[in-house]
Amino acid sequence: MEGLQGIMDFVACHVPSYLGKYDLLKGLKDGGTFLLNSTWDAETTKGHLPAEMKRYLAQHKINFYIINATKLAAELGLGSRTNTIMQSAFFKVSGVIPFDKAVEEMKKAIYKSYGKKGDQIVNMNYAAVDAGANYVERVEVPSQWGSLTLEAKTAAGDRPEFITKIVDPINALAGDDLPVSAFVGREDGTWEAGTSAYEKRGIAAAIPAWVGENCIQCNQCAYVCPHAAIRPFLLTEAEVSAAPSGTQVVDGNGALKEYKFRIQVSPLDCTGCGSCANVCPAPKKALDMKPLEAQLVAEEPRWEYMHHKVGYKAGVVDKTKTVKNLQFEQPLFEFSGACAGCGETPYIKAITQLFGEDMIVANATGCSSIYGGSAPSTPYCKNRVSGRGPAWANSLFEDNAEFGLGLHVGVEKMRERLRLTMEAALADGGKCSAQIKAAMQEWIAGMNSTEASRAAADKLLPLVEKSAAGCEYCKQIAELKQYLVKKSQWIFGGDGWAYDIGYGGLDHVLASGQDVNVLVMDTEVYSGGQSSKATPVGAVAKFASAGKRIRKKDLGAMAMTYGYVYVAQVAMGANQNQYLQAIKEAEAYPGPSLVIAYAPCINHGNKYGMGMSQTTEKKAVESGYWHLWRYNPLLEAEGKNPFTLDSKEPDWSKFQEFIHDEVRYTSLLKLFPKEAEELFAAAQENAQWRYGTYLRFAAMEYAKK
Ligand SMILES: Cc1ncc(C[n+]2csc(CCOP(=O)(O)OP(=O)(O)O)c2C)c(N)n1
Ligand code: SF4
Ligand code: SF4
Ligand code: SF4
Repeated sequence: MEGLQGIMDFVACHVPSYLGKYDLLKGLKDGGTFLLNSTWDAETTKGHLPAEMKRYLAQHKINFYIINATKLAAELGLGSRTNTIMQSAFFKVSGVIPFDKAVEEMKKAIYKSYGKKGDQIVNMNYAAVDAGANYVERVEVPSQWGSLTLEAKTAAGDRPEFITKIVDPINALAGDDLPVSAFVGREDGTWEAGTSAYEKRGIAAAIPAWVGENCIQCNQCAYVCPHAAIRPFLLTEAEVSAAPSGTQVVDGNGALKEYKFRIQVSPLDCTGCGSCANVCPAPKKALDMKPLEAQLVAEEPRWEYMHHKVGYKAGVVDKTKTVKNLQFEQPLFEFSGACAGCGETPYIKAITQLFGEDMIVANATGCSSIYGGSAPSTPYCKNRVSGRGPAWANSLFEDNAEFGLGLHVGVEKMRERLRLTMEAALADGGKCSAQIKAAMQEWIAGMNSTEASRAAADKLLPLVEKSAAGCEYCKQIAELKQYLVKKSQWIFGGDGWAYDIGYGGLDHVLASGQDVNVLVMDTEVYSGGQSSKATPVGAVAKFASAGKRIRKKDLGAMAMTYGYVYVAQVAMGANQNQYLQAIKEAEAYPGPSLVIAYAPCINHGNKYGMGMSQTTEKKAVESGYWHLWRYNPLLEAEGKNPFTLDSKEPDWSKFQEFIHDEVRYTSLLKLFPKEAEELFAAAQENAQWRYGTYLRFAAMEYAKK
């Protein structure tokens, strides 16, 4: 990119792992300044710089500075928020305006931005300004770096061509250099699955270290990990012997006695959110967050070995039975770019572990479409053994439910064609062999069951492919082979989509009676922080800056009135089994299903941070802020009440404490203290009113007709 040569005076890199990943200094002027957030001291940093960078620094006489903003931010209580420290360091070393003036302006801006969030947050940011100035350090650039020879780029190894030719350049911010011809054969926009696995972002400051002797093998860490970066593995003795040296394993417990057990983290895919370690229920914690650097060298080859060589032994247990069992299945949604600790992604991951191989997803625009597919990265991937995985597409915010219904109806039409073709073949005298006929009959009988249609398809497909040349029926069936196994149609989106903008369509789809499953990840705001009809009374959001005045819409109760829609309201951190139960029932229900999942989000400003998302869900339910229930129309036919209230009587004394943990509520206290008290009381009243409604539903009498 010649055109960029020498246009910038200053470059800063806030994320240490970008070193070596991007051409960071491209365009930096001779005598310019480079500021790096480095977790190492000056000498160690020098050892980690790529040769190209060293050469550039020396040849262009760059002023090079480092600061350990990651460590400082953590010490100041700012978590991973390094921006203020880096900004202050920028003013200190760049000299664009007198530094005293810069400090004054930065502090004014801090008060303006965070004043309403409280003195503690303001003071932390003031301290960050001071730290940025005090700890930034100049690093001497040896002149001999200017004559370093550059090593040839390492070979592609086992990276597929699609990754090396398309994904890698785009990830290195060199996508603009790709010729149009690189995309020949992809004119329809289809993209390879599982590209996120090649990113290896390495963004975690600390990752979990497993302490095998403390582990009770519950697999909860894997269930809750928003990034699928920690997984349980079952190993045979031979697999243990071939593992990288020093790999700790323990004897499998219960039904898994024949195997050795290990929890393995993928160090470069972990975001360091800490959710796994927080959830770990072992009496002595079996996960300990330790610096990435200290663990990377030993754990990376272990991850590669576990994932690629040992693989997933989900068949050893019935994966549908328990949360623990399900985690032995490979997640088909991994390493997404969602925020560390995101409350939405664990819900999706579990669905892919259950149904991913036969799943089609229609995704509404929103966070789930961004982390679901931002070219070149997609976390939806294929099962390593079967090669099958979810088919995924994003549609407009305003029509996604309809899009999902269309996909479903389209697939069903093709399956109907398969049935008609087989029936015609069966009726057409003796043309087909007895073996083919038997397989066709088996398929027709089981076409609406995933397991039965797969078993029949496995028999039928090789036979029809062999006979396709001489038989028109076989040819037609072979051409439609992708429709042989029953599909699990899912429609994903957030509350902004489901409660507001896409609601008309969602209602229409639910009313259609078609066999589709909807997952609403309810963050109670649009991503970007705007108020939606899912935002509760008293919460501050964009377009509700003085606190929302209207109570949260009960989307689930509305859908329930159809009487033929399966509905569940869930929060996996509050009841892990209830969520598993709900998604199994939703998929099994032969009609429309709606699952509404409470999802903590960075927009809530929970004071315990996103690593505590699961605990937040638990507290939401314990305090009566959120309720767990399921409405299964199939129960009515048995003379039972279709409504089950799964959460216990809340402890209402915890309600105010719960909302006071979140900036979306507490910020109102600063701005409008009087109204805040009234609105918070109204929020609790609404929650109690809502719970009362659920109690009445749960008490209803149903008799067999
Ligand atoms: C008709 C329309 N209006 C607005 C937008 C911009 N937009 C895209 S995603 C989004 C917010 C999505 O929020 P939500 O549905 O709650 O999902 P989340 O991102 O919280 O998961 C908005 C406003 C759009 N794409 N289309
Ligand atoms: S720290 Fe977060 S991302 Fe990393 S393994 Fe644990 S839960 Fe997953
Ligand atoms: S959550 Fe803790 S005890 Fe459970 S499997 Fe993970 S490390 Fe072991
Ligand atoms: S903004 Fe919220 S929902 Fe979106 S990825 Fe981040 S935490 Fe998840």
